[in-house]
Amino acid sequence: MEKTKPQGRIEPYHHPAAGWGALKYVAINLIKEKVTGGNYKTLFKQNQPDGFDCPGCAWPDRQHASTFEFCENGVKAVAAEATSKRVTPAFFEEYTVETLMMQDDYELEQHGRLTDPMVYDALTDKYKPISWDDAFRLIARHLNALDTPDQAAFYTSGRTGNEAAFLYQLFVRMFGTNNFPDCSNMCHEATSRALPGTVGVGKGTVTLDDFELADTLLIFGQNPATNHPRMLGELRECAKRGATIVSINPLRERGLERFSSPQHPLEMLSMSSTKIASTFIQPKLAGDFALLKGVAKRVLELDDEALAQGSERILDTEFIEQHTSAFEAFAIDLRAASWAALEAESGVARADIESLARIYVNGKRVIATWGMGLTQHKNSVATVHMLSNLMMMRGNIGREGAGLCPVRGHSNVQGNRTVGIEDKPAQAFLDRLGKVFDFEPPREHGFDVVETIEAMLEGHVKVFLGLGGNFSIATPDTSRTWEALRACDLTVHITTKLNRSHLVHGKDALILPTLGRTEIDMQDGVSQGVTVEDSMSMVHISYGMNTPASKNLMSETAIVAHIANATIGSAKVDWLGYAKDYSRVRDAIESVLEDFKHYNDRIAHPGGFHLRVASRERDWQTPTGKANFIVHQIEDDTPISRAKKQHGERLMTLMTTRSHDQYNTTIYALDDRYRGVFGQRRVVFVNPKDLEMLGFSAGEWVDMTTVWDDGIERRADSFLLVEYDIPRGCIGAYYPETNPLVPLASVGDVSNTPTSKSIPVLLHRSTPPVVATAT
Ligand SMILES: Nc1nc2c(c(=O)[nH]1)N[C@H]1C(S)=C(S)[C@@H](COP(=O)(O)OP(=O)(O)OC[C@H]3O[C@@H](n4cnc5c(=O)[nH]c(N)nc54)[C@H](O)[C@@H]3O)O[C@H]1N2
Ligand SMILES: Nc1nc2c(c(=O)[nH]1)N[C@H]1C(S)=C(S)[C@@H](COP(=O)(O)OP(=O)(O)OC[C@H]3O[C@@H](n4cnc5c(=O)[nH]c(N)nc54)[C@H](O)[C@@H]3O)O[C@H]1N2
Ligand SMILES: [Mo]
Repeated sequence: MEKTKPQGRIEPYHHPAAGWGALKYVAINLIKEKVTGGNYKTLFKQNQPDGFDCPGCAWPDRQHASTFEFCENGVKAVAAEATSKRVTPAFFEEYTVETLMMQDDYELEQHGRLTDPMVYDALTDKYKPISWDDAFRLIARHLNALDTPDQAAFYTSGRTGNEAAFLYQLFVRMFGTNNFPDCSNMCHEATSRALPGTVGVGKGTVTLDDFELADTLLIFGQNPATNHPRMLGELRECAKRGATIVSINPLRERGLERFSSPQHPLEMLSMSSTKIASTFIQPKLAGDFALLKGVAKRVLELDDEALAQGSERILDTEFIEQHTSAFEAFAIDLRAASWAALEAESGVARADIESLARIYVNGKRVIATWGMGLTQHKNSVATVHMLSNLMMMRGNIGREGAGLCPVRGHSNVQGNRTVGIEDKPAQAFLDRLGKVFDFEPPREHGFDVVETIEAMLEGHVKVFLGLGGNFSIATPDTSRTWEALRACDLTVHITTKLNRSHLVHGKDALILPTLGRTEIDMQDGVSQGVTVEDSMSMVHISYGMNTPASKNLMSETAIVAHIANATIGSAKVDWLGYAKDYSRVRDAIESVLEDFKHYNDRIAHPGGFHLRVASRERDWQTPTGKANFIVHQIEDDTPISRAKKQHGERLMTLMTTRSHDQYNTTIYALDDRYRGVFGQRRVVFVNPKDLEMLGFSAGEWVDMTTVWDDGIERRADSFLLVEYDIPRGCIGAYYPETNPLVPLASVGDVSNTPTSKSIPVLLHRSTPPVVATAT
């Protein structure tokens, strides 16, 4: 082993997004993962009527289209699952947990698929094989030994199909708790909490058909070229039709500038591309709230002008009168808002706010989409309210070609919520569930992600079970989270691949390997499909095509059923019967959730079916029976503003984001090519003027520390400074390397989501990291 500096380069990328660059990287990935011949074919079954739902992201497919929709990052997700590399009992025999901890997340991912259930052995500090039955018994023993069911927490990451998720929540509620931390708590929670207040339902109101009719698209805080590549195909069609597309993002993301569509051979062969966004607005981090309020204020002013001139109204007065409440209070507040404050807080000049308002009012059919750039801040719920307010001003909700479009992350995160993965369940849902299954569900709210970690630290939660995901590093405040997990009596992970959470474990620990969505799931000799709901509420069935990575894998549905059977028995629910025939689970879902009527019949239809979203039909399921305008003020006392007072302009606000070559905590490779980063991940993007002000130069190295008032030191060391077009005072780096910087207490108002995109930090001069290389 020799110690060297990391090898990487920074080189701006001048090509359009996707295009030949993407094809090249797909080939590299297939070779790297050693995907064998038979499994190549599955790539072409992705998002086909008889194929599997892409485990990549929650963007919907055109009718589960007949044409193969090529997506570089979808291919990576499938290749990562179809890899021929294996993590076997022999692998675990070779390494202690301590030695595995020295590998980074990229190395852990490279070992491949888990093959057998494993249990931690403290004597040797190694995982050793365990039979499935013994594993289920161990879980049952721990759960049944707790003083109260609330001492256990049951995490879900959003890849799980509806069937496993439904049985899971049923089992956990029968066991007696609503402790359902889930990835959504860290993701679109602000959306799910905000939208019920304004429009009644915490889901988007558009379908793909609306994209064909929209004339204006506002894309807030999203990087679709990396995270939802198939969305770019849709935006390309919109741009070709002449629709106006605006990106609102502190960064000018490459994929929103130019896109070369692999679906269109001519574009590829002629090396041409399509211009996507015509306007880029670059607010400060978390500045969207003030920006949206400014746009709304301007819309009101334009309406005043129209009234004065006797020209056509700008506001949709009919919609406002018939369908909404509290508009007057909203208008009064907008008139009182100060332009100076809105400009300062958004970081956008008044002239640009006004031009965005002009674009908005020129649109007859406007769709607003948003991602993590809006949801991972302290003011995220207020921001999503303000976005709905703005859309309601011109009746852009519940109308063809217009509406709200939160773009979800995990491929079935929305479905998981629909079927009951929810730490704050609706009473009506619990009533129905209890009635159908003849039990009294727990009524108190359970723990979300942040509350679960806090409860573990307090010694209250002692058993952690994760259905998918990588809880130990997807979560904030890494060192405290690790302390929390290590204090547990039992940690269990139902997963496909080795990850950090297996290594940061409780006193007892289990790794339960499961089938991925691309794999054939045979139960009782019949191949089973699982259903998923995409970001636009389309529900469809997904059948795996690949041979399972190992003979000793169980499906998620079967694992959940066996845990339930071992823990609470099968007197009331025939768990193992459900696991043999997933259509029976769907019947059970239908008996609890009205919207799933004729579930099994409707998924037989190619493309599945659309789950009713009341707000899409202008049926407002709010206490007022109307869509509500909600007033919020700019907050002037926040952790960031307090830290700024203390440290002046040296205080930077950090956003943590995804590179092109990762899937959340899964690191596929070390490039972020659209942002010009190659062979490395420890980089931090800084505005050149800030570099100068701080006395640094691009190419130097810094450490980062968080400014927080609890006396705990939070740091992340050795990041390469990269000059970048990012607003002053704002910096960007990758997740999960920067999660140690996010204080557990730094959460969104109402959503309790870690503020992964606004962390107050300081930069300190440092030296390059020393990495070990084999010689
Ligand atoms: N290949 C791939 N696909 C994925 C994922 C993946 O990791 N890899 N993850 C999946 C998951 S779970 C999710 S949630 C989605 C995430 O997809 P995105 O929502 O695109 O998530 P991020 O990469 O975190 O980037 C958010 C974008 O928000 C911008 N941004 C940051 N702060 C602000 C702000 O204050 N205001 C505005 N307007 N913009 C801001 C950033 O510059 C960045 O462009 O993707 C899903 N799909
Ligand atoms: N700082 C910072 N932190 C963040 C974010 C951020 O932007 N910044 N984003 C947040 C967001 S949006 C999200 S959604 C979370 C993601 O948090 P998680 O969902 O917990 O994390 P993932 O990295 O998606 O989980 C990857 C693991 O899931 C397992 N897995 C993969 N496929 C399957 C499957 O089909 N079944 C099962 N059972 N297991 C499977 C694999 O073992 C893999 O290692 O992270 C959040 N954390
Ligand atoms: Mo997410």
